[in-house]
Amino acid sequence: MGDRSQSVSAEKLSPALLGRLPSEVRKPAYDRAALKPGIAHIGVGAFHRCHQAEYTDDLLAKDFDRWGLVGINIRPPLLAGTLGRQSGLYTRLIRQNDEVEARVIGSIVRVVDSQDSAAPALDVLASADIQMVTMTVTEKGYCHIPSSGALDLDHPDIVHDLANPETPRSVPGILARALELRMARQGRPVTLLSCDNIPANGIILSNVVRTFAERRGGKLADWIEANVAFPAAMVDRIVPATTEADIDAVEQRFGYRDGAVVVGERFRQWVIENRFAGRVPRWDLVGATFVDDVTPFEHLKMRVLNGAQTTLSYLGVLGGFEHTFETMANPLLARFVRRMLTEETLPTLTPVPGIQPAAYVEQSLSRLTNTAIRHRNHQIATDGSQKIVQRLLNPIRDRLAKGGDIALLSVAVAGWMAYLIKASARFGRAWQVSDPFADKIAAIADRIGTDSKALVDSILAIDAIFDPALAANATFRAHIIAGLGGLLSNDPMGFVGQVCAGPTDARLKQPTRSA
Ligand code: NAI
Ligand code: CS2
Repeated sequence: MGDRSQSVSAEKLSPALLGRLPSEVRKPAYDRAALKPGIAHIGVGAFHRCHQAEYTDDLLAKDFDRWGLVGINIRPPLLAGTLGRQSGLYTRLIRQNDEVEARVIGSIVRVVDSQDSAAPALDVLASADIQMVTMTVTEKGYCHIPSSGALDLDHPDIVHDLANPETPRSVPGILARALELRMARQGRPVTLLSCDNIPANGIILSNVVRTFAERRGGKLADWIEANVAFPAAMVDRIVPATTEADIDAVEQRFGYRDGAVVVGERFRQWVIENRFAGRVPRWDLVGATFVDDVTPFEHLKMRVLNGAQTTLSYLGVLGGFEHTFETMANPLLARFVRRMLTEETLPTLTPVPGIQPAAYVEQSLSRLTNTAIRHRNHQIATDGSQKIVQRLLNPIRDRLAKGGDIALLSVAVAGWMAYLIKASARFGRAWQVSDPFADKIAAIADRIGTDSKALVDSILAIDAIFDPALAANATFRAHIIAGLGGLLSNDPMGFVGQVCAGPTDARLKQPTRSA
């Protein structure tokens, strides 16, 4: 391939280039030309490409079968201009501090953009070829109510789709319509597998689709009962958003241009509930685990790893840190998150077969020190209203039920509030945020100002996030008010230091206020 750094414009990744790639770049180990579609995936983002698509690529190499992936995006970005141009091929980089491992993944055989109309997506999802539908559409993609898991009937996309069921635009609406078409056209059973970080994701997906189907009336709800499975899944690998620097790095190091590069850490895990309809890709032959109950694994991962990431993201931004690894390099914040996990989160976990919780905490914290994974705190802080229930509020509820201390977990919840409040006009628009409840909380901040008790009263009244029983709990309220006061003060890190150092009651003392 000649002197790579000198190439004018490097050749683009394509099937024709596969045979001429540098030897250190792993290639698909099966006859890709013979690969037929069998799985549809909705939400072809960075994570899907670095996780489910990689497991499927492994499976095709081990036990070739018609499990080609058809990737569908019903929201931006468009896929045609990146993956589409490369016939679905892309480079997955594993980065572990100084190590880099490159591999071209071939399991995606076709990509479909279905953002202006649901028709292209419905064609794929209703086709008899497709026997498994997986999705990573982000926590907000299910149009559910975080505090209850029920379908949000006031969600604008759901209101639209219930009124226009044949031209849906939401995930629940599109899935219900696709199942209706399957029922009418070919009746083959299908499994819908959520791979998103929402609690009991199989149940929430089943809730939102079934509720939609029931409102549609007719035989659809019964057909779904008999022919569709919604297994739960715990998914894990840290995959930050791809940057231009990542794309340039592949060109400089390997000599070709790839517009769809993804970067992830070495660690990966996939635990799937043994509940399927129709044929199943045997991902368990290549490292995934099929179990009867995913719950203990889900709690472990979402409360420990995700709980730590979320806590570090808000305290990190307030402390001026950009990436997780930089935040973890700060002794105070590293100590805070370790104490939070070991003292408050761990006692809420149920035993997980084959995993020592304390060892899992250490492993998770060490994963977050990986300097090669440039995971921005603002990325993790995104859509916090859709994440704090499973990562922070559920462990807090379990602690309160047992009379346990919640001071550290509460600071993390207050961190989410402070992050959105500081983005408001009254607090000087400190940073850009993206959260379905950002406007609501900014309006509260603009109306109330610095009174942390009044701020907390208004925010805890949002019952789509805070179930009323928790919101009314005096201990919880007191900790959140103290936490928010401290984090909105002139010295948020000073406050964190005080909380991290002192015994419980000292933690309620207020430092001086700024705004
Ligand atoms: P991404 O931003 O690269 O991709 C997001 C995907 O979701 C895109 O395909 C986008 O079109 C689609 N999408 C966004 N909003 C949607 C909506 N309202 N309805 C339908 N589709 C929608 O993000 P990434 O990294 O792929 O993460 C996606 C999800 O995967 C996360 O929210 C999380 O639930 C899960 N996940 C991510 C991990 C990571 O480290 N990135 C690890 C474990 C799970
Ligand atoms: C992150 C997750 O952005 C976020 O919410 O906490 O995407 C996290 O990286 C994964 O769940 C790790 O498996």
